[in-house]
Amino acid sequence: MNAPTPQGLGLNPPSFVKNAKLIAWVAEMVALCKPDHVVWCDGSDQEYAQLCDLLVQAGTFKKLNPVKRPNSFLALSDPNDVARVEDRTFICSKDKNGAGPTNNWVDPDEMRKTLHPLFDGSMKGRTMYVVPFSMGPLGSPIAHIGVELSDSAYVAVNMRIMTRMGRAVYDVLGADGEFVPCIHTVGAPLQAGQKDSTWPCNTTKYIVHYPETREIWSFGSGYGGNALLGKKCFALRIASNMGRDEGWLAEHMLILGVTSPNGKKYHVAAAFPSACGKTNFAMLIPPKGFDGWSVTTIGDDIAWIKPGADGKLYAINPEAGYFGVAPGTNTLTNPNCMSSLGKDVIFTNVALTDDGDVWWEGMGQAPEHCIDWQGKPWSPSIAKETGAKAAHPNARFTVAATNNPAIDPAWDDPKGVAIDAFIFGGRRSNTVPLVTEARNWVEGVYMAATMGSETTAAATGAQGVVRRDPFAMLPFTGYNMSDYFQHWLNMGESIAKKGATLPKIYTTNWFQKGSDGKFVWPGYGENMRVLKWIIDRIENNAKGQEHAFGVSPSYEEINWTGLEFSSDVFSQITKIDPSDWKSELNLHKELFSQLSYHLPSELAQVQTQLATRLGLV
Ligand code: SAT
Ligand code: MN
Repeated sequence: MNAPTPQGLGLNPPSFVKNAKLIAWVAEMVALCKPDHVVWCDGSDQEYAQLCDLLVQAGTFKKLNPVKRPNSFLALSDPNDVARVEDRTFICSKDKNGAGPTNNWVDPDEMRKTLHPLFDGSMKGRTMYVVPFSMGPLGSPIAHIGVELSDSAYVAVNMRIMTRMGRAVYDVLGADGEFVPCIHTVGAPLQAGQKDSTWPCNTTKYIVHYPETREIWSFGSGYGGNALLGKKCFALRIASNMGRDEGWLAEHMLILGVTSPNGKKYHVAAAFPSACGKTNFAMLIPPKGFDGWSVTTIGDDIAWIKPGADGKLYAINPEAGYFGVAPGTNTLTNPNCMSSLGKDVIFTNVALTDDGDVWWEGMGQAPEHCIDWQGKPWSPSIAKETGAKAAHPNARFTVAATNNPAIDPAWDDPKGVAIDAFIFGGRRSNTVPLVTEARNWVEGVYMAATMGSETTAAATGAQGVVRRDPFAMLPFTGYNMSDYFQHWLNMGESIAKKGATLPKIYTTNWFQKGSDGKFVWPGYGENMRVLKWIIDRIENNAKGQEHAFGVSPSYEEINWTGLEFSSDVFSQITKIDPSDWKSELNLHKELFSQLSYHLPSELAQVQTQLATRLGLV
């Protein structure tokens, strides 16, 4: 496990590394963390294969059946290291108000004093991998570069799928290019002769961001967003700071392309909190009645959006792979996703079947027997008795975006794609209509800012509690949330000043329940019907019906071909119920009082207008 790969040259960088700041920083981190070896990753196929072999030898990876899942692996994590740790995630801005009330804050000097002894010697007995990566197409004006130093080979191979990783990044960096330094350790130094764990980690965890100096320091976890630092840490928390300073947006959004039968193409960026079907929406297959329409994926989780010279907003997917939740994914809910997972996948915390394949809850017929995510025997009868899950509810797949059969031809275009509409969607069993268009940018920002979502059992253990999740960015905005709202308002103003058309803003809710407790809207591919109405609005082909909250479709404006859906039921899920909205508005007010510092006055005005329309003032 600790032997360096052949190109591991130790402290002296290979000749293709020319960036003086990078070389000095690696030397400094080596002196601090004291790894036994240093490997400068080049991102080659050969290196990937070697690292996977190393992980198999170490017992971290199990190679899956090469006939059923070619070139694919399963990793089972420590049961105490299975998800992002929001309570151990810190925004260490100089000023506490810079982080705001929705982030954990510690003074940066204090935090450095805490972290220094933890990192000192943290990589003893291990190899430090130098992982250079580009978030976004190499050399794109919207992309940025990071370098992660990690003592986890699991991190190195995952980063190779999730980002553009390797030698070409050094070329873009050149001698004096800028990069975001990301240091990661599992926090489990090895004494000489000590046997390693298959998933080393530490019970103490720190996921730390210094927004002013744009640094990321992560200690103690090997899982997901805690450890793959290009994702939420860089692409959202640090990048949101960069975006505010430089006039662009880093958002928790999928990006999709939708092409009409006459060949006209639109681009939509959509933000949904976790467990609201984001990957499904990004890979949507149009249902019956939509012949000639197609939906293609640009990104499934994060969007970086910069204004172009023409004033339009251009979006890229900063990532190159999907780190998606496996449970619940199947050939009915998301056929494109399932066919993406046929080969070259790293699975984490799913179950291993007796024939060397994988299984998870919601995939289909359960196997009679398998090994669960904790390495224990599992069967449907054991599950019945003990409630044990075969796969952890946050089990993941890591797969290259290019595996997706619905990948958009422009997904890797350095220019990005021009956004026509933003969608913000929550999970609400009542109150919020199926789809609502904001009458203007400010009202759209209000909708996004006050978005709520019911928690799911997988996330918190408590079900059905409405939690406000502004812009689906609650755990990801790397600065004060009210300043972030202001930044969105400023962006709108500056686009309007340039005379460009602002993208329209929508809020959706696929999750209303009937009195029988069942979902009313069929969701999945049927969401195309809503997407089509959005396009009709963009084209001025649908009048819509105005109500207190915004504009929703009339029954006749939706294409119902191939779906039985009565106008009565439709009005149930598009109505504005005054008493529901009275309580809803109180929750918006509660949020605004929590965020009162720097809260833009325009948003308070929208709230007053909403109250007036509802007849509440
Ligand atoms: O673990 S990740 O941050 O990559 C995914 C998630 O929790 O949203
Ligand atoms: Mn996400």
